[in-house]
Amino acid sequence: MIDKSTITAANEAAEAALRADYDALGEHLSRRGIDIAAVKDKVAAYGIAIPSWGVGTGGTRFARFPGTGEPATIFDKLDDCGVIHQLTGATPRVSLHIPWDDADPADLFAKAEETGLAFDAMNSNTFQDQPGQAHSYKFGSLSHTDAATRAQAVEHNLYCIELGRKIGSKALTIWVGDGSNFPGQTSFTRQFDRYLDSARQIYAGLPDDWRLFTEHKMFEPAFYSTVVQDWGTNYMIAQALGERAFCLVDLGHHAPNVNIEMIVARLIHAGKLGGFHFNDSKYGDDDLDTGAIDPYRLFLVFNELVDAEGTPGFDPAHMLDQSHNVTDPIESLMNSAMEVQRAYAQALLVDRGALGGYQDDNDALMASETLKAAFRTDVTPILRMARLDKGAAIDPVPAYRRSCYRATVAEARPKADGSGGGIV
Ligand code: LRH
Ligand code: MN
Ligand code: MN
Repeated sequence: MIDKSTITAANEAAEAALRADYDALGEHLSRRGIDIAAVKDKVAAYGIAIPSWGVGTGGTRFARFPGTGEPATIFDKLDDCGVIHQLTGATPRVSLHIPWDDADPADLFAKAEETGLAFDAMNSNTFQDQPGQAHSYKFGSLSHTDAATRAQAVEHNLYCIELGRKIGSKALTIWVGDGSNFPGQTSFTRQFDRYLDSARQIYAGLPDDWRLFTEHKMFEPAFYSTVVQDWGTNYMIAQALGERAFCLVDLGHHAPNVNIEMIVARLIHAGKLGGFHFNDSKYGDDDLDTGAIDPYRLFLVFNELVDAEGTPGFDPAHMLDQSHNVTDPIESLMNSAMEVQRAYAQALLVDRGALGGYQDDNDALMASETLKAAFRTDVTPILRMARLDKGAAIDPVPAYRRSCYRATVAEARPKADGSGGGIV
């Protein structure tokens, strides 16, 4: 963890300016009928999960350029996640990916306690083979043509649930790369039937207080067809499995320009929105930093979420899911968590009464301007004050740089090998 005095010293230097900015924004918002403290409290209560794999430098299939002090084990990763939460106060949970993060549950639990974290959804990675595995996932996992391969993938998911139970997780996220690369390679129908059959077996093993999230993705690694390719198929799965099955929306898993906020609204309407993987993209599943390319889209997603707040049973899970190739992953993840908070705060500023009126009057221009008025408001002082209140850093990235955390851990951690591509 970072020495508390580093954070305190940085905060002391920035506090007076922050209070002036916060008061000025508070006055401005009160003229719009908004209580800044109420917005700040909601932002302060908001938390987003970090994917364990995100704290390692990512890569493409061409290359990986590891930084110094890369986490080598899940325990190193939890240390890094602890620092992110210490500085931002916004990332209280970590989402494990198994088998990447497989370890003794008692050790995982102890490390989480030490770093002030809890565990979010478990992710069952059946998109790659592991050493010693009996059956290969080259041609699929849950939807494989071979029953023994499917059984192995089901078994792995049940193992993830078992491990998750021991460390306090309450959800399983399934994403499979199953699909095909050539027209005719697979029967769309029979492949989907096999997927459903396997998913039902996993659902049958789900504890009563758990939720099952299935994640759709248009393409990659299968480039012609993917078995759970879009929210339509995902919704069919959630319907087929039962009331504890929900759809997970990864922002990057759609074609460019798809109206994701509308998909979110539809899933909310159906009571099947399970959660999010936040990231940003220009072309495909780019896994760029959340809010880096299209912050307005992120805001529009949060606009739907705020609109649905208070709906009984509405409790989507929030996780970042992005890959860092040219930045320090800790800095990117801190920034992204803050971008998500920003979108949430902006969405809280939407004048919903006025918006509804403009919608009823078919006043398209003013309806759009109502959203823009919220989006254009610089809510930075709200986010900063929420952090100051909880003892996190007013400005996390400079505080992190000043702490020299990366250089310190680099002395203890083995130097990472950059050979080969891959996402982790
Ligand atoms: C697939 C995905 C999925 C995996 C993660 C590593 O593209 O978004 O969520 O678990 O990437
Ligand atoms: Mn994802
Ligand atoms: Mn993805």
